[in-house]
Amino acid sequence: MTTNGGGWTVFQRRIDGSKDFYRGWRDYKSGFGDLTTEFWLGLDIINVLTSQEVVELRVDLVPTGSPAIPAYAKYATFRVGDENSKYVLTVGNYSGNAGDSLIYHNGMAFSTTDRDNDLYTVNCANVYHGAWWYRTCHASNLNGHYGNTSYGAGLSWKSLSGFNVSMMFTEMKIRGH
Ligand SMILES: [Ca+2]
Repeated sequence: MTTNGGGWTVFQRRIDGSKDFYRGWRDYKSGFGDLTTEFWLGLDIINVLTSQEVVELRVDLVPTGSPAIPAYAKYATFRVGDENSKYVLTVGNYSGNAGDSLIYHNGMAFSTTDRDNDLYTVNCANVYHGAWWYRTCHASNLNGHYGNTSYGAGLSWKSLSGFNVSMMFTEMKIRGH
């Protein structure tokens, strides 16, 4: 909670693969995991937090590899819609050194293994073992399968390390600005 001046609310963390992120709509809506290790805070809460005030998003990443160099992406614009909108993503105004692998998902609905809201012929959540604002399918997949180096199935951030590297650490967080 102290990164870059503090005041951040973390809503996603992957750190050791201890929690299963291949889950359905209900779990992504309400949240799951353990705040001290790995968790997803919940789309309903993220919707409220990004609707009450203007917030920025920060994504911290550490790719698996040697050396494992930390990188980040910041977005001055970030909102997640309510359930009626299928938690549509609004994101923009990137800065950082990880590259922008979220803008591809701007305007997309959220999809899970049991809710196909993407634009692909089949369910991207099943193909890439995750849950995300998939299009056809992704440029990032931070709820993917921890440690999986198969094409796009791990914790990908395309602009930093392509589709065959899975992050050993991810954190997504917001704060008002
Ligand atoms: Ca589909």
